[in-house]
Amino acid sequence: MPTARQIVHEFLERRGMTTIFGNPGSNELPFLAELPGSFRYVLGLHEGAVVGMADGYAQATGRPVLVNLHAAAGSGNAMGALTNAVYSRSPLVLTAGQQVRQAIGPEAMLANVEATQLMRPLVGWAGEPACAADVPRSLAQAVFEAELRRRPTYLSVPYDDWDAELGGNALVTLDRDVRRALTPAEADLAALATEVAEAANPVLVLGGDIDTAGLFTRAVALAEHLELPVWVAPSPFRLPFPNRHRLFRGVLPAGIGALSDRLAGHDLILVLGAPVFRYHQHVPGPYLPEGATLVQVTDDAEAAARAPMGRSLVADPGTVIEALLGRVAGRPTGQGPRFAPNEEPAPAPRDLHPEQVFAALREAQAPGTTYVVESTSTNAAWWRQADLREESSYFFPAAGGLGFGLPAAVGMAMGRPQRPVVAVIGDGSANYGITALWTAAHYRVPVTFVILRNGSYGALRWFGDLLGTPDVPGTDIPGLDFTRIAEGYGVPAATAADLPDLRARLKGPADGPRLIQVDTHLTTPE
Ligand code: TZD
Repeated sequence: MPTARQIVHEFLERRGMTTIFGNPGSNELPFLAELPGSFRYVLGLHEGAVVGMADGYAQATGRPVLVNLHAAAGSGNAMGALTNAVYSRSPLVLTAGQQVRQAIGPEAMLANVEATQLMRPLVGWAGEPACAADVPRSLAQAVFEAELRRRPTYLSVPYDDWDAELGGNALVTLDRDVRRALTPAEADLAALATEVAEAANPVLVLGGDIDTAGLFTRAVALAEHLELPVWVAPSPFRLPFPNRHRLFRGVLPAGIGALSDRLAGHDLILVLGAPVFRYHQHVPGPYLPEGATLVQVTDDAEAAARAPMGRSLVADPGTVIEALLGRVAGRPTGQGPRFAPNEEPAPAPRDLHPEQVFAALREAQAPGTTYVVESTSTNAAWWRQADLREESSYFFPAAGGLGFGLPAAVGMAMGRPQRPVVAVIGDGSANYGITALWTAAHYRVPVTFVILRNGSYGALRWFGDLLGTPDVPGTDIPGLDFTRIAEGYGVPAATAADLPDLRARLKGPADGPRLIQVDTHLTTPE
């Protein structure tokens, strides 16, 4: 009879989940034994980097990804990175080895006490099979829950379960398939189409889910058909619309009052694929501008339930986009070029202004480059210089948890090798996920890491001014040299001396990882 291990390996293989990101310990070795040659185990040296890489891989492929963590200690290390995966709605299936069953109660070393509680509330589902015979079904549940809820899940498996020989009923797990379809009722579609057609001054607000669902070009089609101005919902983790497009208005500010100010004058705010809203800095004010109705369309039932205002339709935004395209008459096309040119970047008195770096990237990189950005004080500069016209071009830590960018870029380049990947990372942020450099070097993953070295936690200085708490300690980080750190992990690295040198170093595609450190001028996010 097959073992629990063999059945689970086959289940994963049938579902194409053959790339595993992990950092194993003794409890996990029995699962990894006899792993078929079709699997690829991507080793990360710290669990934060492991989850960051898996998150990047999941976002690049749109598929659930298995993550292999060591007991409670490894799971704990992963938790910070998990906050981002929750808000990017990445279907990560975290697994951790448990002590053998009879050693859990007495709390032997490496027993994961109350394992199903450990990762809550971040994971949407957590389990530990009640007996060895339930291991395959439990693993399948962890995968399906992650896919259906688009949220990480967690499964703890006692390591003596993997050798258990299982018959008939355990094998039927292999044939399971679970799907979800969220087509709205005809009456809801008709009512929404009428509402959009009758609105005097409607506006479209798009969230990262639009890009995740592969709806980037359909969103452009909808905006152009209805001649709708387009904003990106605040705190974006992906870009759902080309940022130099004639109809693009920008990223909405993440403060209540500032956001409704920006939408003033619109009578209908149609939000597709976003929570309403992911605010950040507390700026009091009304949720909505005077006279505006907000309609949110999302496939995330929890985001609909917790929204403080507006009407919500829990549905697939893609179906709604197609329905509006088909049912609402087009409006005359506006004037002007489809894409606006970028402004000339502002030079800095010393070092480089981040805008100059971003302009150099735009000029040097292939148009379809994927950027993973984790540079917190350079937001405004980034959006002034970026020119992103393709889907899956921009990623940012979805919960603001630093340590995503550098590993996620590695996972993305592995998940979608045909697209060049550039990671734009602050000198503060780089430290949280730095061990992913080793994985990039070891597996020869072609990523260009651009480290912006301003010697500071720049965004915190800006926040300090906003909160009326200037000059707090712990915001300077002098003395870091990422070229030497990178070389220690096996990644070739250099400091760009000036703008021509930076441009020269960016030339040509990366055939493996490379790191470019750039000294930059301190700026503010807004
Ligand atoms: N720790 C973690 C895991 N996530 C965080 N977001 C922070 C701490 C707090 N934090 C921010 O929110 S921004 C920031 C910190 C420390 C500064 C990042 O510095 P940087 O970028 O050099 O990467 P800037 O452009 O200088 O802000």
